[in-house]
Amino acid sequence: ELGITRPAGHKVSFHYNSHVEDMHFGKTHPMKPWRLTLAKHLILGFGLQYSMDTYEAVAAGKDEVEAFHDPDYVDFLSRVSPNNFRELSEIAHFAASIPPRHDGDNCPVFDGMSTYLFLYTGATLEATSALTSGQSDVAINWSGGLHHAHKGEASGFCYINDIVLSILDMLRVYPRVLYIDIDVHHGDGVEEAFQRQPRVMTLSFHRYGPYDDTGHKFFPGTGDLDDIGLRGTPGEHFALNVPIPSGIDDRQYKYVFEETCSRVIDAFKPSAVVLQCGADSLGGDRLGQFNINIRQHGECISYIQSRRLPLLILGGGGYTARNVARAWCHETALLTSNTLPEQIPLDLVPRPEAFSGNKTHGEGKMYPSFERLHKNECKDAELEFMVKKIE
Ligand code: V1P
Ligand code: CA
Ligand code: ZN
Repeated sequence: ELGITRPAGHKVSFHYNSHVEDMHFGKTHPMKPWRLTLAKHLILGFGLQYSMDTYEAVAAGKDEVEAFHDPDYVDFLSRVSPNNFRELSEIAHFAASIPPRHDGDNCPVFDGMSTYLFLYTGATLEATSALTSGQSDVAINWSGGLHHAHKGEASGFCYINDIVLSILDMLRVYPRVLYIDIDVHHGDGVEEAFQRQPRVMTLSFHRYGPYDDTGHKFFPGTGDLDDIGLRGTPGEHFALNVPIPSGIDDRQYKYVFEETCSRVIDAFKPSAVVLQCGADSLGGDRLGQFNINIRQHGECISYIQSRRLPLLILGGGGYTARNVARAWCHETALLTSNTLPEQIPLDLVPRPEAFSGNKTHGEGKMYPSFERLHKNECKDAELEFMVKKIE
């Protein structure tokens, strides 16, 4: 007996299509759709499906995607494959933003790509209508949350911006929508789409600042504290960014997150919240540089849920697959008010690089902590200064 419950008056729905798992961005590419297979098996293994309405999502339509994206770009995405890519690019100049122009390694054209893109988008749109129709109080799509995609251009592993499409749908029903982004990267695509819009407030927490000796910025290099929405438009002050140095730990993250979110929710009074739960903000992530644990990542979600607003939960980044799966399973349990009968290991596994080259942690030993894994440690004083400025 697993003791999985379904609390009355609090409806959670889960929107997903397993076909997204079959996709492969390429051998060396950090985005691994099979992390969703791991997450799904953990979620089903614990019986969490009995606490939610589960829906097999259908692909989004081209017309739905055109609510934000350029029709030419949507047409390109719907038809492109490794076989016809060169041919299509010649007819369509906009396709130049997919390889070979600049973000080629980040946004490759791979087999089954169209299917993948329209499925994760379809799941987000279904989750959105479960909320707007009043059927669900919380709707989850771990395969969504692709926050970097622009109107006519792919960026940072994101081709269709399912978040922007969802918020546009929500605006038909809700007066104000708050977007919160705990992925380690800046939610630039969503912020840009609504930079003139006072009915949408975007709030991103992310790694920001010098990246390495060659002067490269941490991707995408935007989202400083003075980035507050487009000045001189009604959207000014309806974007907020919390740039964070590497190495931030649980206690520090809890402080900045709760201080900022409580102020923003009290002032903006959103009618609904979209929460992008990118798991690359966890310690030991292959691309991330934060040191937060699964427990704190989950507490961010519980904190927002405790405000009792219609809530859309999306995935995003997350590049150490076992940690991603554990985090999103743990969070599915939190959202459905379940305590997992056997504690899932909330300790992080080290990132692959640290694992292979690691001399200090012998085989079979648990990786104790990720403190001081990164050079520039996050200072309490910097965070306090930031929260004061946000006030
Ligand atoms: O750093 C870059 C660059 C340098 N360029 C010219 C682009 N890209 C990053 C992209 C990170 C995208 C994160 C997406 C998300 O926010 C949402 C799903 O999590 C990047 C990195 C890196 N270390 O930051 N790309 C890659 N690594 C990469 C490595 C191998 C193959 C392909 C891409
Ligand atoms: Ca973020
Ligand atoms: Zn990310």
